[in-house]
Amino acid sequence: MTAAKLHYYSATGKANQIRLALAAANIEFEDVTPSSNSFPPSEEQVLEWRNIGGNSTTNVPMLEMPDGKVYTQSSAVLKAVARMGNLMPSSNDDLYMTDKLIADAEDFRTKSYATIIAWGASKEEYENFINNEVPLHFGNFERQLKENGGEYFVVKDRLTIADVAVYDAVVSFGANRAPDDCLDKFPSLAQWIKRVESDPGIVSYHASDKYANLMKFGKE
Ligand SMILES: N[C@@H](CCC(=O)N[C@@H](CS)C(=O)NCC(=O)O)C(=O)O
Repeated sequence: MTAAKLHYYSATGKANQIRLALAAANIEFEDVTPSSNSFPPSEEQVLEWRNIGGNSTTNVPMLEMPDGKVYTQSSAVLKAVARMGNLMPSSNDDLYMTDKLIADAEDFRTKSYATIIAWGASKEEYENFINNEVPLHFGNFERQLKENGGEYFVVKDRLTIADVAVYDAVVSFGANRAPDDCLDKFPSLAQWIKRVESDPGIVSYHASDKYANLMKFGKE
């Protein structure tokens, strides 16, 4: 079967939670990246994405399925993949918690994006992120994980899309940018990270060249 195409830069960014979801759902995909990979993208590139996605605002990350169906807007793409891959819970309470945790993860991602020194943030903003925002948000995730009382965030014994979204935020946008001891005060979160990383689809994604070759955020 042909693989789905994930259109984005050769970077983790807003696409990585979707890549992780595809991996956990065992949906084969290939990354389609602009040849120059420059940011902001060229006018031609934006037009090419617009022709596929149809949105006149933004289109990538954008998922093009083998049947021709196209999905845009990262949180909507994420949930579409979750529905395809049985990563969505079913009860109304669990669906609410899923939406809420995806929004918590996005709040943290937004804070992290705003403190990237290479993109114009000051050293003070970066340090405030590391010293205050990381513990604040990690503490909020740790609390919710404990309150659920299980191995995962929403469904006690099964990985759902909420875990994927929170994992990408906590690791790609938090722990990878912070000192190595940043999880010491959050033991439940640290154990849960290992649990998510042991999902077979996520294990093979992390071992793949396509993950190795992506630009990732790191310590500044
Ligand atoms: N709300 C959108 C924001 C998408 C967005 O800002 N994409 C950036 C990269 S992170 C971009 O370069 N978009 C150019 C485009 O789609 O034409 C989402 O979450 O998908």
